Amino acid sequence: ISVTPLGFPRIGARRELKQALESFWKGDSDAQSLHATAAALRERHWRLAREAGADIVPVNDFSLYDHVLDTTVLFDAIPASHRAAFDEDPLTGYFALARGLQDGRRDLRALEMTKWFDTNYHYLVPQFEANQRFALRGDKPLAELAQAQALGLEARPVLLGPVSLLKLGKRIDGGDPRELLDNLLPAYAELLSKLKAAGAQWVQIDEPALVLDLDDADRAAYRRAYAALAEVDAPQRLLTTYFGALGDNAALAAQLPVEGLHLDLVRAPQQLESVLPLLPEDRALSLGVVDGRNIWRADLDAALSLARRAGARAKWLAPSCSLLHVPADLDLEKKLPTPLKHWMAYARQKIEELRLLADALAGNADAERDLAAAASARAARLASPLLRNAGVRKRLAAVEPAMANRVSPYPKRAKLQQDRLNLPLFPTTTIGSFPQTAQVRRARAEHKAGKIDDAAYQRFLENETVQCLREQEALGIDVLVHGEFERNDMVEYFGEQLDGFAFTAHGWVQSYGSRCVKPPVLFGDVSRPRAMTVDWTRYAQSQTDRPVKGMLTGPVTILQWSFVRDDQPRADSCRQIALALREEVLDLESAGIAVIQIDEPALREGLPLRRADWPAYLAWAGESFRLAASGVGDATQIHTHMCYAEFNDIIDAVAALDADVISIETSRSRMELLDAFARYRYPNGIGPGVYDIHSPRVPSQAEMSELLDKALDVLGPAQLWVNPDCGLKTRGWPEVRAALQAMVQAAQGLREQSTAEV
Ligand code: THG
Ligand code: ZN
Repeated sequence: ISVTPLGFPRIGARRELKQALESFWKGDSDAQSLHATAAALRERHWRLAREAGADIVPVNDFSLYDHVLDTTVLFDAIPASHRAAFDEDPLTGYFALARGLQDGRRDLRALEMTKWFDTNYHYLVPQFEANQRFALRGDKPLAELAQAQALGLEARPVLLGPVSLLKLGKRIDGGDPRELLDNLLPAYAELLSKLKAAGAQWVQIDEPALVLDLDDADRAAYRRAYAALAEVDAPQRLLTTYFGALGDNAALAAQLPVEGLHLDLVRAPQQLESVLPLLPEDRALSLGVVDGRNIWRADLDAALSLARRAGARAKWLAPSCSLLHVPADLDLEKKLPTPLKHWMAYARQKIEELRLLADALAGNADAERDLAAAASARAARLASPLLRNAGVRKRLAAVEPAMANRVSPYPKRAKLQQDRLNLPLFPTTTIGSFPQTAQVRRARAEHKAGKIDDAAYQRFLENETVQCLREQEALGIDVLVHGEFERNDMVEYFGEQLDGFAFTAHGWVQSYGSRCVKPPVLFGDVSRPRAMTVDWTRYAQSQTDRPVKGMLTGPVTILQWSFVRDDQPRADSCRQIALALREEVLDLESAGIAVIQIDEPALREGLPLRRADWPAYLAWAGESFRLAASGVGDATQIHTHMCYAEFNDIIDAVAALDADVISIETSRSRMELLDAFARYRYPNGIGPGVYDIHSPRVPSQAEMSELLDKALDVLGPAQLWVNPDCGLKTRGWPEVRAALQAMVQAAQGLREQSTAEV
């Protein structure tokens, strides 16, 4: 049995790819040096995987930005608007699709970005034309295969499969992307035959869509696609499924004409038993037995029995999914508390676990001893008193249903809030963060390293906060924020202050492009030893007459963006976080803060992949939010914020959160998302984002006015708030100033229009 990861983290243990990309974008380095860094990282990751015990390394899992974008480009599905930039210089065209491009000559929008299944990774949504043509463009998979071969490595190219690719994309005419399958397949066929000619024995074809609810057209597309590819003189095909059980698609997946099938046996260990009898005699299995989505050491005994049960069919041992979603190497962590570090595994350690399993299966006596040691480390975690806090359990048991409801219904609250806040029509605000400049990051790093003392750092942050308030006042924004200069990542910031969480130094995971996050590690019962945000919020409010929003991350998002414990249901962990946040909300209210935002950007991506599991999730997720939010009086205004949410199918649950105001991402999708709110007649305040903050491009006032007009087609004027799509921390001050100025002018334009009409 051989060990083969499905993909490896690409950003680099020290985020080398991030540095290289950002330096290239700034114009500080050239394409050649970016490509050199990329090649060096690929080589390092292959060697690292080999040393950790992989027999075969994945190739073409690397990407300069996103593997879905790579696939779109590989098959030449480049939108007409961007084609000229591409033909002039492919790298410029590629990054124009990823990030937009604004120079003297061109003003190109970025592709829409959305979450990859239920992960915190974003992919760029392929944008197909009505009758999209495809062709093989460039040689990325072949070149990366050649690079690995030249190093003497056995390599398995990774491709995103045709049906998943189409299902992840959109057609600009609103048509069904699956209708493009017959156009697409010849390009895949050509690539497969070239890979064969280049010496690939196997090719890994990722079809994660096979774990979703499929309809007849999906199933037909799968059959047609794989029947066509079976005709090709191709490497042997390993069809990979992950992020859940095949469920009712098991028979379909088992019957597709491929040589191998990968199963996620971490999220769905029980599916081995149901899939085995469906498989043809000659189908090989890749067993995903180590969790690619979490950082705990695996239950190797359980993995071993799965492998034994699979018997002779088991050809590969693998993580459940690509290791893209975990950090690279635990060895870099020098400051993690000892018991915790013993309980954890990053990408490299996960490959070592697989090696151990493979050796144990081969009857190696040393491996059997190491296996026993691993089992006792895992048992030690599950039995550790660090995981349990009796006080937390008692408070949770005492929660009454009424604690999850506001005192009065929205109309009454809205009136009391307006009496208190006295805001103009179309109030303007921002989502929370302002640019985290190099200076802010440097000060944080120097403070962390002990180079500047607490008092000096405090003064620095106060100064940044006041300047930020002055900027907002000068721009004419109505509801201010303090800017969050004291925070690193929002989730990390709360994780650091809550008991039950640990934080890492090198636990970086790619979020999009060069942007990474360091998810906190939720290992035990959660409590709040002291107030977390009250001092900064109170300070900011003392510096201005305008209302300052208190800014919190909601319980579902803290849960969703952390590595979570696997010894209790997610719902239980979420309620614990909610209770801790409820205390914080009440402390903010007592400090005189009139507007409190509880962000839930991850509510949508936390949805289970199968609809049958939605109601249970939405019930506990919604309850957790309301538990955190509902302790306040009627005159305190609760805001929430969500990114990239397809609201159509969860609008009831969003409305049930009963936030007084919700701000949502809408600008890249040109307000499409609002339809759901309109159809539902959503009653509370809404701020549909009018400024795409994920791109350095500055939108014009006209563009924002147009978006607001679109919003007013479906929303009442009293409902409409004006704000960017998301927080501004990744942007620079000049663009933010320009964009917010245009945004405030757009709001003022609307106000003038509406007084003229009255
Ligand atoms: N935090 C977490 N996950 C997220 C977001 C977040 N997922 C969705 C969305 N927001 C992703 N957006 C970003 C935006 C910026 C950054 C990361 C994700 C970012 N990261 C810093 C970087 O890469 O330089 C590092 C973080 C830091 O400064 O400490 O800028 O907000 N968890
Ligand atoms: Zn957002």
